[in-house]
Amino acid sequence: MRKYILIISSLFLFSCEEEDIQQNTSMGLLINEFLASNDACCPDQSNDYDDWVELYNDTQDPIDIGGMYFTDTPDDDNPYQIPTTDPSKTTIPSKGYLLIWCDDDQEQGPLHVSKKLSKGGESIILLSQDKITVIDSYTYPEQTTDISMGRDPDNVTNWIFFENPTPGSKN
Ligand SMILES: [Ca+2]
Ligand SMILES: [Ca+2]
Repeated sequence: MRKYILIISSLFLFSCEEEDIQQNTSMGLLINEFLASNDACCPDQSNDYDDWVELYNDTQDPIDIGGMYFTDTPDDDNPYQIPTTDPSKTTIPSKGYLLIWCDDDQEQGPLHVSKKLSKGGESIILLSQDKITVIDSYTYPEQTTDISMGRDPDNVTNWIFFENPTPGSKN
């Protein structure tokens, strides 16, 4: 109830700002594919069969995701900040792909986040360095082990299942 009142008052007082915050800016950096239940699909560099999210940089310039935030929960008070310590690993080249491992194995590198993906359905949310602006997000339904879900290459606004996941490359 308190939150509801807060939102109402925010709408009256800060209508412009509120719109800006809630707008999905996309910015050409997309969540492109994910696997929420990995049994035999594809291991990370530590040979773990972990959940992953594939990002795609649909811009003309490289994008460093270091400092951006990742979460599986809308309105998360504690999203995971991707480290800024190694831009060589967190930078996506123009028209390139990058995998985020959702394994809670942060010691395995800057692309291993503390949030795991639920097979039963959840959200995937990438936030800007300001911790507020949604760069891209997707809320997915129940998943099947080793079958990924991603953007249809023929219509990128449409999400479909892939029996043959393509982590790190075109869907
Ligand atoms: Ca791992
Ligand atoms: Ca892919």
